[in-house]
Amino acid sequence: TSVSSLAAIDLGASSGRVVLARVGPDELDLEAVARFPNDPVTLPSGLHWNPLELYRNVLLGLRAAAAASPDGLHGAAVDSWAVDYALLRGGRMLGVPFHYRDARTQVGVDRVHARVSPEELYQRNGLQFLPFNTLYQLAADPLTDVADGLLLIPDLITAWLTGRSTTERTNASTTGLLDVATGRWDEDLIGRLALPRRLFGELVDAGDTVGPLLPGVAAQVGSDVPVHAVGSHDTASAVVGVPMESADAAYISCGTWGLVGVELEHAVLTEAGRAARFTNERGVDGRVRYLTNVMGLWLLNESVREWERAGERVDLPALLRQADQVSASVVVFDVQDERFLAPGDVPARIVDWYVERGHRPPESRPELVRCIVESLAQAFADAVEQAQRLSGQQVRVVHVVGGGSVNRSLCQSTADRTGRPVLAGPVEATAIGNVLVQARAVGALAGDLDMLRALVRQTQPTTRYLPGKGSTT
Ligand code: LFR
Repeated sequence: TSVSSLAAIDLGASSGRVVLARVGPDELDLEAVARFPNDPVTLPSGLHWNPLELYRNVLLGLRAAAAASPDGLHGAAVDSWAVDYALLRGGRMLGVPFHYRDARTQVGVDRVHARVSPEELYQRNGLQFLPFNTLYQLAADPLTDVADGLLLIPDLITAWLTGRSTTERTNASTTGLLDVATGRWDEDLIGRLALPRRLFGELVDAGDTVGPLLPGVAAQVGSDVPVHAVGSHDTASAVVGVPMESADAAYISCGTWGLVGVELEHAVLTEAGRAARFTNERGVDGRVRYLTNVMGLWLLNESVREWERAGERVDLPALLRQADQVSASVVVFDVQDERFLAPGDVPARIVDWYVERGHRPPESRPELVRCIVESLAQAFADAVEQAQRLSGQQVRVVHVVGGGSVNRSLCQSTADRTGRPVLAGPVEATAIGNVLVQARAVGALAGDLDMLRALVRQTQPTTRYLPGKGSTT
């Protein structure tokens, strides 16, 4: 084993980055060599992603990564948000991929549930109900009739880079069409939903090598780079990067979403878990991510976007500091209310929530931000409690990774409301999980997830928040 240079291409719902890492048995150094926005586009057909723009930025990022590693890149791998897909025919993309926040999925939900009950679906795929799970989107997509292939977003970028079409299994588990017991496509379910079997292709696992860059791509990047499969669902990679020391820990992967749960060896398919919307997503090395989706920083960021749409400039760090000073007592609102899912005027919807219940609504921006932070922390605490109760896994410490881990008030309030210590960091857990799995694939690291996490603990700083107290780094 020796030190490797690896690129993580990490595409989030509001921005993407290419992170260059140097990874070896005692080393884990990261540097973001490219950051770019990921702005959805509204067309008459609905809310869409812009995958061409993402791909263009991925190439520029890879070029920057190659330029910054004179001894060559030992690998690159893509991860992104889950569930969304492109349909293809003859290798060409058909239409523009939809954003999971597009409102078109309700008819798909009705169509799917008319054929297979939610209870049966849960036994088969283990997934929490989210109206945008791929199977509901597909049931509402007329292009499935003419398509001969489907690629999830990270697999689409990987296919453009390498010319190889594959479906990485952690992300495939978010389609709702993977058998939770076997990790294979559920042929029977696909048939009963009248979806064409030809759409669902070869499954690969995190750690597999997909292939070299296409010659034309290598020319644009300025270097040849082997492309790997990693936990291509960003949350799967993020959980690899959580520095958990033992099983008695919960994690909160907090970016656009707050994914709150525990890691398990086996799926839990109880009716209580289904009712509480706990999911069994497939993790790296066959582990199970038993978690629930909490609304996340979306509430804050979409509020800021709404103010900016009105032509203002918003200084979020200053606003967060003012929010900390708010002395009025805070009534928490239900961040899980479905009205917050769609893009738009989130602040007005929050005010409505309070008014409808006869509570005094937040009257200033700092007050609104304070309500968001406290309400998120309360939802995190409730989800941690549920994860423990539903899985039987004792939780003694709560890890927060991702963008939310640098939000001090959110971390402190989460410690207070869970009554447990919060260990915050690393902020780039997703990119870390991506490169750790690549490092193992190329032989720069060896061992199971516990050993990979030990390297994260050894090299990445964390901040500890104690309930009712303060923080230490
Ligand atoms: C987080 C995430 C969640 C998934 C949501 C939609 O970025 O991947 O895990 O539920 O986005 O894809």
